Amino acid sequence: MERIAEVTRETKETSIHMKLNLDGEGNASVNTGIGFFDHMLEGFSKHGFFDLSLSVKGDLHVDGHHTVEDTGIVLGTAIKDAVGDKKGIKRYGYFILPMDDALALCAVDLCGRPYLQFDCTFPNDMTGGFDTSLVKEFFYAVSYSAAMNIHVKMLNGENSHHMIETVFKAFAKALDDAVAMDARIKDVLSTKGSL
Ligand SMILES: [Mn+2]
Repeated sequence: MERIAEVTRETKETSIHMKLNLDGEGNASVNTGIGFFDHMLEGFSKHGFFDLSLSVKGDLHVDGHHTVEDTGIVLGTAIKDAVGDKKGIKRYGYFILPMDDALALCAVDLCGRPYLQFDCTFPNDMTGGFDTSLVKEFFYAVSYSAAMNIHVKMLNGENSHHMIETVFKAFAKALDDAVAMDARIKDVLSTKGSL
C-alpha cells in the first residue's frame, strides 16, 4: 500500500501544493521562495528518505511568517494523511543529530494528540533571509496538523545555520523511525486500540 499524500491549501496569504511519499528515496523538489527554508526541507527529505515535492507562493512582501507556518500546516496534514490508520507502524521515533558545533535531539510520537516542546535558542535573529524565530512556528504547525507530539532540544551549538539544520534533520530521522513498519505490530501500537 502506497503511503503518499497530496495536499493543496489556498488562502489570501499563501498558495501551497505538496506531495509527500513516506516510502521514498529522499528526492526533493522544493520552492518556497526562501532559500534557507528550501535548504532545510531538502535536508528533511534526504535524511528521512521522504520524496517531497513542494511549491509555495507566499506573501513574502510581508515577511516569511505565513509562508513558513502554512508550509508546516500542509506538511503536518500530509504526514497525517500518508500514515493513514497507523496499523503496523512503530509510532515512536527519536534521534540525536550532530553537525559540527550543533547537537539536537528530536523525539516524536504519532499518538493523535498535538504537543510541541521546543527548547532551542538561536544566537542569530536571521540566517540568510530566514527569521530563526519561525523554526518553532513551523514545528508547532506540524505538531497540531499531524496530531503528533514533537520534542526538540538543542544540546549544544553556537552557529544558527548548523543548529537549525540539526533540528530539521533530527526531526526527519525521528519521523522516518516512527513511520517505519514493524512486523510484530499486528494492529496499532496502543492499548487503547487506536491512535
Ligand atoms: Mn547547511
